[in-house]
Amino acid sequence: MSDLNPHDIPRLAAEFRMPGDYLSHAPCGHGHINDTFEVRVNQAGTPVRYILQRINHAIFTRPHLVMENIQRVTTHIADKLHAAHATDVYRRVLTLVPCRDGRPWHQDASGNHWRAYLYVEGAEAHSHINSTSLAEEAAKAFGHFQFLLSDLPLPRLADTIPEFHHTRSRYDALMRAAEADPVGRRASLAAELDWCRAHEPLVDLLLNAQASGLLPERITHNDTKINNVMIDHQSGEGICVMDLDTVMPGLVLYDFGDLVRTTTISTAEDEQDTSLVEMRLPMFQALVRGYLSSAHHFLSDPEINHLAFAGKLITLETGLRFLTDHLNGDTYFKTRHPLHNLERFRVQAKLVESIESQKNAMEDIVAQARLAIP
Ligand code: GN1
Ligand code: MG
Repeated sequence: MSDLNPHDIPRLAAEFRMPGDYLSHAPCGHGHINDTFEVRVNQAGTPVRYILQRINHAIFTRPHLVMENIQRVTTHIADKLHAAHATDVYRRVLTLVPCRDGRPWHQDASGNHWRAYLYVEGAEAHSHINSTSLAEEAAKAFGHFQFLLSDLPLPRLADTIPEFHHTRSRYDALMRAAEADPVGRRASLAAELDWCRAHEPLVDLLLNAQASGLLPERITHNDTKINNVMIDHQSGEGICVMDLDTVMPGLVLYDFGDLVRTTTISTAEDEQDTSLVEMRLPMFQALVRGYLSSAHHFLSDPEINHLAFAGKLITLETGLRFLTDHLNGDTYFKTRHPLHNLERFRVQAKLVESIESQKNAMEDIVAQARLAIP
């Protein structure tokens, strides 16, 4: 964000069809990748908010593919909601605001890609939740999102970040970063790297199950962090799934897994006191209940059988990514201090261990929930 001049925001907002007179803007959200602002305009006497977002093109190196995917996905969902006579369609799916020239995004003089969305009012995203009913609603929303995209017509969506959840590639990237040690951090990370090596056998499990045909590729969200779903203020429903940059073909287990990682955790993702980190079983139970309520009719048995494992895998994978970024000198995730990625890694490692120690109870919850499927 350091290279962004706040004075540019009104000018950038003016590139989009946001009818009204500019009032103000402010940073918005807690994502680790893109830069997000809310822009307020006076629309014929009514203050109206929009989202304005800069796509991180160091990470999304082909932003036009991201935007094509998002256009297809949001249009498909909106069409289905309209056809089903759903209420509040414009709060249930993100709506892109085109540029004045009709293009779906704006490229600025420095080559940055910008896009705008309608602001979903009356709802908010939470970075950390403690309520089982919110967990259930969030999981239900992501299951429903997968369902709505299950009949997206061909062609296949683009891979906006190839091998995004290829856990073996993530592991190999960590080992390469450790080998290259570009900023001289490896010497202090022997214990962390040993921990990762000890967990290497996990990284191929879902990939092998997919390669053998056991787990099908579907259209998935791939970044189902709890703060990527808006919770309706009135109903408590997970009303709108957002952060659609990584919607692409994947395994549903990656989506469920990242919900487990970000929802069952007892602390923030970057808690410094790792003794506080644990997987909260009631939250896991709520996720299983919510997810199966909207997804059970299209999930296969092997997918349901891996639900308890999915959280461990994605937590491990995300930990590998944080440690890799720490070794590389913090070039990927936004950080606020030099040990930030290392602290995030340690939290993920602790959560993996907590999941391991509760494996049987998690398997039991899935088995019970399966029996309850109508
Ligand atoms: C990033 O942008 P945000 O915060 O929603 C990352 C996810 C990670 C997450 C870790 C494109 O998501 O994959 O799980 O940080 N997104 C990308 O908190 O890499
Ligand atoms: Mg996000």
